[in-house]
Amino acid sequence: MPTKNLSDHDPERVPSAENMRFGVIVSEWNHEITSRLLEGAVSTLKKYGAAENDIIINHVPGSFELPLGAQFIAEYDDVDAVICLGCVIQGETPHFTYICQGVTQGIMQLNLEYNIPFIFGVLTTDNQQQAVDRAGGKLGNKGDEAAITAIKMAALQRIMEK
Ligand code: DLZ
Repeated sequence: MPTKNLSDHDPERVPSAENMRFGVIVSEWNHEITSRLLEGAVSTLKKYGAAENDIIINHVPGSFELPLGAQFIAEYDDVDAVICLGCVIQGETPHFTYICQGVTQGIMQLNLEYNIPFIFGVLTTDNQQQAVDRAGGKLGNKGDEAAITAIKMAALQRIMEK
């Protein structure tokens, strides 16, 4: 079965992002990949109506720091959703496993503790090529997927709170 292209989505099923405010927290580790995830996420948010001023971008050193960076945005800004962008590539040691566990559980915990969505836009790959393919390459851009998810979840939150 072919792998899904991460940028594929039905535009008709994406709510407007007008008047929504988004935090984006980006890992500096594997910058050549995460900068492309950021480009994808920002362009997709804007495509669906988010204003430039309503996209708050901050960086952290590595993916392990994404949950706390995301929490800072949620605490100190008034955002509808926070998108977490990172890339963890398998190396020779078990470090990969520990970082992936930490960032995954950290982001999940934030989702359940705050009343806003925190989006898991983290690539966890076996090698550099798999990451390139998913950061604007032949399998789309995980940043696009994360932005679409953020808009959908922020819209759901607004519907539910009425
Ligand atoms: C240390 C480390 C390693 C080996 N690999 C990655 C990686 O592939 N992707 C990533 O985002 N971060 C990596 N890091 C850095 C950790 O996320 C973290 O910044 C440090 O362990 C300091 O807490």
